[in-house]
Amino acid sequence: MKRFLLAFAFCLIASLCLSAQRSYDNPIISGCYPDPSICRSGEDYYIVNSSFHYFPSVPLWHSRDLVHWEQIANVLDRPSQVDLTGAMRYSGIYAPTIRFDESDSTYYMVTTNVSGGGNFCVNTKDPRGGWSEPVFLEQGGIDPSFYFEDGVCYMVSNPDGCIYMCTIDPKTGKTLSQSKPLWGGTGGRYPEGPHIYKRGGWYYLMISEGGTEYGHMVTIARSRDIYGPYEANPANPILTHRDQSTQSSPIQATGHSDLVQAPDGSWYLVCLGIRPQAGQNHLLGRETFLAPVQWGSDGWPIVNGTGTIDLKMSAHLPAWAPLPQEDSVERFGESLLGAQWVHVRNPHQENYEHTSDGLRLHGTAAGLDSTDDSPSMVLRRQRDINCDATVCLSLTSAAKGDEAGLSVFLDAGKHYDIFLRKGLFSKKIVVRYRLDNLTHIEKEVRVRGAKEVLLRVHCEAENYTFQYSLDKGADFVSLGSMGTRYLSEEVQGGFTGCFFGLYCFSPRSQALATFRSFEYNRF
Ligand code: 6LW
Repeated sequence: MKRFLLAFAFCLIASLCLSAQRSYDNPIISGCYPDPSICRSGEDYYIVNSSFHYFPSVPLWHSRDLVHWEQIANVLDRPSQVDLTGAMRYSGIYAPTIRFDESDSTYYMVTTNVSGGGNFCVNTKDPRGGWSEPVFLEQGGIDPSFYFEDGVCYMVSNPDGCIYMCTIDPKTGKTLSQSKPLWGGTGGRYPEGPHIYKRGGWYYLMISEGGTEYGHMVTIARSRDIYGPYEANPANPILTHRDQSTQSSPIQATGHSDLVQAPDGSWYLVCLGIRPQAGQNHLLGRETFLAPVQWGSDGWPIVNGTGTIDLKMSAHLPAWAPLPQEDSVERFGESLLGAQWVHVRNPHQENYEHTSDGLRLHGTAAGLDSTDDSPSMVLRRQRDINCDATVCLSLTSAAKGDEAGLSVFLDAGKHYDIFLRKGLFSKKIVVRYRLDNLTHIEKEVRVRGAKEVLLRVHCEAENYTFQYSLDKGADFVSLGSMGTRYLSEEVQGGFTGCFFGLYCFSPRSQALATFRSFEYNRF
């Protein structure tokens, strides 16, 4: 009896520890990880995000508690799955949806390649084990999503500014029924990001409206029949920061959401939002946030009690599973790059060598300003407003004019760079700002002797400051600062935030840049 009571007490305490009211920080995934979609299988949760002109595409995250997320892969990691020719920061891969079809234990990711091919899906039995070749879908519009019931796959997307639905075979892409209009939203611009859920005998159609900027909002409608008619929630929008009550919130533009239910029946919402800095400007892109959802007695969902979210949150979470702290220094070696590293468009793999000295980039004539080719460059997202990014590199076999360095990269023609440039007899460290037709060389300093240099971008809300060290980081010298806001999406448009790019440019394709390490510290 005593043993039984002890075991009972242990189980009770364990379940309380697993599932309890917790404080957590938003965003749950910081940096340019917009348009989150979430699904659950057992105790495992997965999130996917848009990736635009970056390859590999569609970051895939895993969590056990909805708060701590590890990027385990990119869904589209082979050129045969995604062609990003000509893609820019406002095209390429848009809002993906991830779903788990319990009836045949298969995961699906469905998305749009706006730069060619339109809507398509891939599938897998094991999200960590690679995904299928793409299957293209006929219903147009963007932001496709699947809903599975009784072996039927319903597909929604938004051709013609309205949410349409048809049934499909997701393994072949074949359309099985005519596309029918379901709902056009409440009158906000760009009805998009549709998802269907079922609860208590109702089909719920949740969408975003108002555009992905400061007027963004999430609205919802429901019907007893999946084909409608859908009646709008009288309390719409269920999530927005467009109103007076949130005009001073550090989070803006909340929208593009997806819902997930935990095994204990509780519901959560993931959405995108931005964190403006330096006035009304955001540099990190649209990030992923989490909020608890309750259901009112009238059967409509209420997001976080108020229809708004905060940086500091409190919620009853399904578990608590923190991840080990990431090393701040990444030393490049012979192993392949982690999933956080991407390229602009489909890369030329032969230009990337993983050596015991570090990551070696073979410079090519495709530079940072290339709008069609893929420069020799690997990039990671800037994930914090206040942070330092530092690379250690050497440049060899270079001819006059060849360069290699570290770029704060928004897109071709919109980047700030600190780099080593080969002159006739020596090398220089150069700081350059490039904004469309304007190219400004802020400073150039001649460097003699040093085989390796450290280049750093010091990031703060208002300014990027560019620094270098010739003595292995004992001292850093600042070469100049430039306002962050000119690289913000408010100024430049587009859908991505800033990335740190490690690149090599060599018009005669002979220079080699060896990056020994990348260090990232938030402060
Ligand atoms: C995406 C659309 C949106 O397809 O922005 O915020 C578009 N919402 O749903 C690109 O991310």
